[in-house]
Amino acid sequence: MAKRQDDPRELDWNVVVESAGEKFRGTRGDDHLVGTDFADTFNMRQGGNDRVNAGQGRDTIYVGANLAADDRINGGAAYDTLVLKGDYSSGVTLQSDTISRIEEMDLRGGFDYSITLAPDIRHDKINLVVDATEAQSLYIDGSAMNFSL
Ligand SMILES: [Ca+2]
Ligand SMILES: [Ca+2]
Repeated sequence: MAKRQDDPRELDWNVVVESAGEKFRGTRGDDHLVGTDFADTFNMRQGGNDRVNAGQGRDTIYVGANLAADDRINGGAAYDTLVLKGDYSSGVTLQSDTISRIEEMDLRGGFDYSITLAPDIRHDKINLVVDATEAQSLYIDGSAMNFSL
């Protein structure tokens, strides 16, 4: 039994489990989920007006076709990714707090995405990386924003 502790595979396995964080899953109602210090995944595809505080770690938040202006998705520290997958042709408006501390937004699947940036959105959103390589179309309306560079 003592030999198992010297087995490097055993140690690696422990490290992976510790850094992987947890898997959270929302409901069709309004959820408020708080992540761990590690890399969590949040499945928020079910809808509702959800609040997510992902905490530290490289978190991934899946919102499917249900990201709405009233959601409050806070990625917390580190590089966090928000994944959209669904028909957004009727448009979603990102208000100042809809997403915060999110570094990358992936637009998955062959869907149409229409995203409006509200006038009060904070300037740190300008650094958002948007991966739309899978999307059928992407339209971003930032005309309401007030830039002061
Ligand atoms: Ca929900
Ligand atoms: Ca986390």
